[in-house]
Amino acid sequence: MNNIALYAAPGTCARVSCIALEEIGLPFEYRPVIFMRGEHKSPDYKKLNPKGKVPCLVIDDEALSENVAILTHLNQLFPKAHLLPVAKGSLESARQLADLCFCASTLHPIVTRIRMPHFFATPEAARSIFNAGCQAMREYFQLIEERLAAGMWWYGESWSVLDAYLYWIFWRVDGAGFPTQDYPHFCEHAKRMEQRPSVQRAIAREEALQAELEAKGLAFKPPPLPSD
Ligand SMILES: N[C@@H](CCC(=O)N[C@@H](CS)C(=O)NCC(=O)O)C(=O)O
Repeated sequence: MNNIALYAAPGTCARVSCIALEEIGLPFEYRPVIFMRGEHKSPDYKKLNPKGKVPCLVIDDEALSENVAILTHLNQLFPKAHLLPVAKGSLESARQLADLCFCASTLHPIVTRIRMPHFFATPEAARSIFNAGCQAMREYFQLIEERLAAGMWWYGESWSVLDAYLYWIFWRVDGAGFPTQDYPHFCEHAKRMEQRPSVQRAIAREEALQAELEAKGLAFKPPPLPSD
């Protein structure tokens, strides 16, 4: 294996795959995709990921999209990094996949409604989408809170990329006004995550890129929500 590259943008769910790569510890190229220039929808990028989204992982010219696929592939390629606990059989492995899918297909769409309600509604209606997103998210934050009350990480004593996914979800809605303070174990989990060197390195990459984009007037900022 020669070249590893991750296509990413600051603040996005590409952080989850970036943390996984940082945990593996091999050098990789962090390739920015500039949303404000529409690069994610450009013909060149769509050759890699026809869905026009980040993240996209490229290893030796082979592209792979979707966090769940990237994380499970990396786990198989680099078992020593323990991105997921070693599964004892097919059912356990399927349950891990179910947990990753819960993040990608249940939680992430709600994150988008909380963070980017204007994607789904007129500016005047954006607040009601935000409120509905927060209400839906509360049920799942409660579930995660109970799990994290019972153990340090999603899988108890073993850190895994599930924790990276949950951390990104927490951080994203925390910054958008969801009341994360009502979930103290999840808050502590986020603090533990921010102490991990892999997470610090992933965030440093994003911050450096964000500063560059801001300097060029190319940083994406969602419009403010109208008040209730
Ligand atoms: N199911 C995809 C979701 C990817 C996704 O929604 N990425 C967002 C950033 S968090 C994106 O690229 N948005 C740009 C757009 O939709 O225009 C995954 O889990 O990788």
